[in-house]
Amino acid sequence: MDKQEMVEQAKQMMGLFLTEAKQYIEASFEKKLQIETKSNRNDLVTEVDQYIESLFTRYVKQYFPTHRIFGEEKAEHQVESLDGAIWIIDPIDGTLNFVEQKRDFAISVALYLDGVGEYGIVYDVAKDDLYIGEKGRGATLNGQPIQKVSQERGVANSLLIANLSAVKLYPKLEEAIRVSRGLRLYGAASLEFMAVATGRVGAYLAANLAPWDVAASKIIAEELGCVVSRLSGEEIDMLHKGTSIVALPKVYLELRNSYLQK
Ligand code: 2AM
Ligand code: CA
Repeated sequence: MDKQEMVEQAKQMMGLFLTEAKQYIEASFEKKLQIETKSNRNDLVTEVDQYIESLFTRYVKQYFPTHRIFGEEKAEHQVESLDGAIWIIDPIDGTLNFVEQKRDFAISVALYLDGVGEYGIVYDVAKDDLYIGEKGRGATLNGQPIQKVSQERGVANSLLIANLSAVKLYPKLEEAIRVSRGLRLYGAASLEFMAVATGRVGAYLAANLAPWDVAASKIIAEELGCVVSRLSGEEIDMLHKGTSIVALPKVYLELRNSYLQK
């Protein structure tokens, strides 16, 4: 199967998966959720996160039996290299929002081939907004092409999103926030990436994100002309947790040159 055929099949599979996932999530709003904590009291997982990942795993096994799956919950495979075809999934990004507010959470899924992000979706379930990026072919929101981001807009004309841990790591960010148009924080990394990718916000800076938090969003954001890296400027690899920034090109340069120095 060539790459384009694979992506076309992936789209077909994704349509069926997302329809089923949305129905399950909406039905779960009517029930009392079983909530467990993971690394700390605010790191949550529900049976919904686990169900959505296992549902996705079933789809991949049917459509692409040789592909590996790297996910946040009950990961099917221990991934130590990015060779071959790998699906990276966060079944619910923004679990705390899901539990507390029933909004501002997303399903995030990406297909990487030999380490290159080829196809990524971020689905804002409550808003029914589906963002899709395909390497070299741009990105869409609900089927409509998304415009590339501004080359001219800088920090002074932008809203910023930054978590407190990022500001602690790079204290000069406080000054960047002061000179910007203001600070926003939504609590779901993929939706924060989409706020930058669609040009609503100038940059999102975070201290500790996992590969599944950024895998799909990075493909979409880069297709729209955003710059994505670690806060240090290094490339993000999809095997390890770490810091991350996504920004409009000029905002990225200003932040890197003036505010992301220790
Ligand atoms: P999650 O909801 O899938 O855990 C805001 O808290 C963002 O950071 C969310 O996208 C959340 O993803 C992610 N996040 C929270 N705790 C994390 C952790 N310990 N490691 C990686 N990402 C985390
Ligand atoms: Ca998650």
